[in-house]
Amino acid sequence: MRIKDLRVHSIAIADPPLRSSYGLHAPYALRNIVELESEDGIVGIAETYGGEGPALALRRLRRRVLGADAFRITGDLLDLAEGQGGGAERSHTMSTPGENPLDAGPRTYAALETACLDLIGRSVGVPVCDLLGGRLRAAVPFSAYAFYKHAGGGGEGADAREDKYGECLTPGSIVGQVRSMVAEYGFRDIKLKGGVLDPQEEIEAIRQLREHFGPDVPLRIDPNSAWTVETSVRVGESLRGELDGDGYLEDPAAGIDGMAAVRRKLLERGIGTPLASNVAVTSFAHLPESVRQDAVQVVLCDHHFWGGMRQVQHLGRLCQTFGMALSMHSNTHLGVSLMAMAHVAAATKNLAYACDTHYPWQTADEVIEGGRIAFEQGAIRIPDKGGLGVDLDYDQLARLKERYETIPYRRRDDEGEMRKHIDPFWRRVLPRW
Ligand code: GKR
Ligand code: MG
Repeated sequence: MRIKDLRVHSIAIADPPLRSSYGLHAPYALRNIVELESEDGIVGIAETYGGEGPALALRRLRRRVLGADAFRITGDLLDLAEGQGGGAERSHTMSTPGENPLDAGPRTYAALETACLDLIGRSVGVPVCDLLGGRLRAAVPFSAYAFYKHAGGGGEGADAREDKYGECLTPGSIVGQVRSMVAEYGFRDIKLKGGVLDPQEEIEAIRQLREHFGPDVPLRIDPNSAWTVETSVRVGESLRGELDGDGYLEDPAAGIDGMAAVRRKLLERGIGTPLASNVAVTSFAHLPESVRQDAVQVVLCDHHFWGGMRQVQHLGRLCQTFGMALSMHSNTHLGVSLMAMAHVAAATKNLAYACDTHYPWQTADEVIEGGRIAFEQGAIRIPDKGGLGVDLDYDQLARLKERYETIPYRRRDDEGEMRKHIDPFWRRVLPRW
C-alpha cells in the first residue's frame, strides 16, 4: 500500500492556566495532526507535539515517505526511534516535555508509526491494538489528573474562556476540582501535579484527597523534580499511608542518582512507596543505571516520546523482566492522541496503573468527528472499527489551524508564561524546596 501524501496540520487549542514545576501553561496549547494518504485514498491519522519544530521534522521526511509502502516504512525509518546519541543524554529534567531536541527523532517516528498503523488498520478493518498483537483489555482505565491552576479555561482576548474549576491553589479547591472530575468522568485513581506550592501544602492536599475519597482510591503526586532528596524523603514519610498500596511518588527529585537516593532513604525508614518517573527515565539507555540503583519502580511510558507504540510494548516487557511496573504519562492532547494511548495501553502487558490523561482539561476544542470522546466509568473502550477508530472533523481542523495562524505561540514555554502572567522574575530553579 503506497503512500501518496503526507500532510501536517499545526493547530492551537485553548488550554487553562495550569501550573507545574516547569511553570505555567500558555492560553493555547499547540499540537500537530498528521495525515498519511494511500494511493487508494485511505487516510491514516496521528496527533503529536505542537508548534514549528515537530511540524518541520515531519515535513523533512516527506521525500522518504512519499511512494513508500505503509507496511514497511516504519522498518526503514527505525533508526529515528533511537534518538540522538542513543538516548542517554535525553531527559525531561530541565527541558519542558516535547521541547528536548534530543528526543525529536523518537517523537517524529512515533507520529509516523501511529499514522501508518491507523492507515493499515483502516485498510484491513482491524483496530490498532489488534495489529499490535491483540488487545489484553477491552477498556483502558485513566486517572483524574488534578492541577494547581489560576482562574479561567484558556484562550485570549475575545476568545478567553471560563472553566468550572476556577482558581485552585488550596487543598480544598483541589478536592473540589477532583470531585467534579470524578463525578463527570468516573475516574477511580487520582494524580496531583505538585511542585507548585510549599510541599507542606501539597502534603495537605493529598491528605484531604484521601480523607474525601477514602483508601480505595489510589493517589499519586508528581512535583517534576522540584524537591531535594531530603524534602522528597520528608514527603514520602509524611504520605506513607496515603501513597502506599496502589499509589506512587512520581519524580520527586532530579535524575537517576537523586531518585535512587530517595529510594534508599525511604527503604531505610521502612517505607516501600514505589517511585515512578517520566523525567529521570525517558529512554531505553536510562534503564540499566536505573535498574542498577533501583532508582525507579514504575516507568511512565508515552508512545509520543518513547519512539512509538511498539517501543512502548518493548518497554513493558523490559520492565517486567527487571521487576518494574509500567504506567502511562500524558501531556496536553486531543482525541486522536487519547485513542492512540488507549490502543497501545490495551495491547501492552504489565501496564498495572490507570493511565494519565490531560483530556478533561480541553473541553471546547476537538478535531474528531462527533466531538469529545466519552469516558465510561473512567475508562476508554476500544471501538469496534479499523485503525484508531476516530475520524477527523475537517471543519474543526480548519478552525484550529486558523487559530494557530493568528496566535504568536510556536513552542511550549512554561517558564516564559510564568514571567508574562504571574511573576516577571520567575525562573525554574531545581530543586526549589
Ligand atoms: O502538563 O504541565 C503539564 C505536565 O507537567 C506535563 O507536561 C508533564 O509532562 O504530566 C507530565 C508529567 O507527568 O510529568
Ligand atoms: Mg510526571
